[in-house]
Amino acid sequence: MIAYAMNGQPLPLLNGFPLRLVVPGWYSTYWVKMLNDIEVLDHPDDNFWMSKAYLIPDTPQANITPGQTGVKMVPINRMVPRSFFTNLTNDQNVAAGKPQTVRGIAFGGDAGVRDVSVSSDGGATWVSARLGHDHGKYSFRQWETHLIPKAGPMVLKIKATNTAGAVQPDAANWNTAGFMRNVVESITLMAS
Ligand SMILES: Nc1nc2c(c(=O)[nH]1)N[C@H]1C(S)=C(S)[C@@H](COP(=O)(O)O)O[C@H]1N2
Ligand SMILES: [Mo]
Repeated sequence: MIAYAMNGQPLPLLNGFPLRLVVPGWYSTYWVKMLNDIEVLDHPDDNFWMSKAYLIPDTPQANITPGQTGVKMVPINRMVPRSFFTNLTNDQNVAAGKPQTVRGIAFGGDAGVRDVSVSSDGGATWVSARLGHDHGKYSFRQWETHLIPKAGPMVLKIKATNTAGAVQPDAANWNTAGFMRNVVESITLMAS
């Protein structure tokens, strides 16, 4: 898609005025700002950005071990799912024994959000959060859950699964540029 406005206003200069490509589900490298012309190629683009800059290992979750060689590299492409806390931050104090709202946002990457699960015991057990309105498969989706903290530290984790079955990894994937990192986010709360 070609975008010429955002929230009813012309695109801000920093976001690509006057025209910007929107490539839903794919990484921002493809969302060309200040779009001037479109050229159709009969071969893969060999410019710097496509052939050198934004390459990922052609492995599951673009994951390799540090120092691994002989890996086939391909241009970065589809986005992977991620989820975030929005009302709580790491090391925050909360009230013990009282209902605590936990909420945030998630996206599925190149597919919709099927599930957002929350763990309040460091990842041992998970419960599905209540999902907010579905604005379409490329949109953020709000999620919310409630828990009653016991006195002491509590490790909260959040994990999204998309409708294609892709799920955030419990351990971070690794590649030289840090591309596609979507490890489960974790925060520690202190309840007293
Ligand atoms: N014309 C132009 N468009 C571009 C880029 C660029 O260097 N030039 N960078 C891309 C990359 S890598 C990113 S992350 C996004 C950043 O978009 P934003 O400024 O709206 O956050 O723009 C994309 N579009
Ligand atoms: Mo970028």
